[in-house]
Amino acid sequence: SDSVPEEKFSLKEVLITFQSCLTDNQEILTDSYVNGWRGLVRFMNSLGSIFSFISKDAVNKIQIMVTHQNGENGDKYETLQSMVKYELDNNLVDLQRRAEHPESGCRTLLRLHRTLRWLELFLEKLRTSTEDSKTSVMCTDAYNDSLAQYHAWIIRKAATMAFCALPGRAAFFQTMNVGSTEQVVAMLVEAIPFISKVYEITEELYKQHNLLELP
Ligand code: 1Q0
Repeated sequence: SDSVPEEKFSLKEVLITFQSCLTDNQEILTDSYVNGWRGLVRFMNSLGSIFSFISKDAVNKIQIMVTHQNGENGDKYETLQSMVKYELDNNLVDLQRRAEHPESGCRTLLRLHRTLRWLELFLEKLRTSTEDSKTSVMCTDAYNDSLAQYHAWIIRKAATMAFCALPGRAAFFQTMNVGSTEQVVAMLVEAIPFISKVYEITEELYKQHNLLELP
């Protein structure tokens, strides 16, 4: 480990990124979406190395999206809507099993989308939590109600064990670097609706095109 001090950052900026995903005509900007995840990963890394197996997968998926965005057809990846249209129109998505296109934007983003549901649930629990609420329990409950169903037993086990290492509520709120508990709650009240909106629009888009079960 090196001794370069991590620049202090506020989770508020990260969560606000999801607000800037939405265009006026309800499309989702890929760049802001991916940036939001970059910030979340940064925050998770500050919680300790026990989360690095999660962070590795997240970084890998972010990198896949960036490669699409910087590729020859990068302009087609400007919004999630244009990405879905482009990849489907050009047969760039494996629909039944992973084959020629194991790293399509559609399947990669679906993994982040499912994780966004976990985040929405977790943030909602944090918002309504009380002093004696346990972050590890809130995090595990949110996980079991969302992402867990898509994960193999071994990953569920590892994830649940990692959640137990989360700092308690007070320390966790401090790490967020938003201010007092009241300020944290106010920030969550402000941010959650945008995260829900982004989740809903993506869910609807994927449902319309039958992409919710992509391998
Ligand atoms: C703070 C605790 C962070 C908890 C993050 C929850 C996600 C748990 C996921 C654990 C599984 C990771 C191992 C890899 C799984 C992959 O198999 C799976 C499927 O992909 P594939 O290619 O095999 O089909 N991948 C995923 O499901 C995507 C997982 C992405 C994880 C992204 C996590 C990003 C960081 C989130 C930290 C947010 C902390 C925010 C707390 C906010 C509090 C106000």
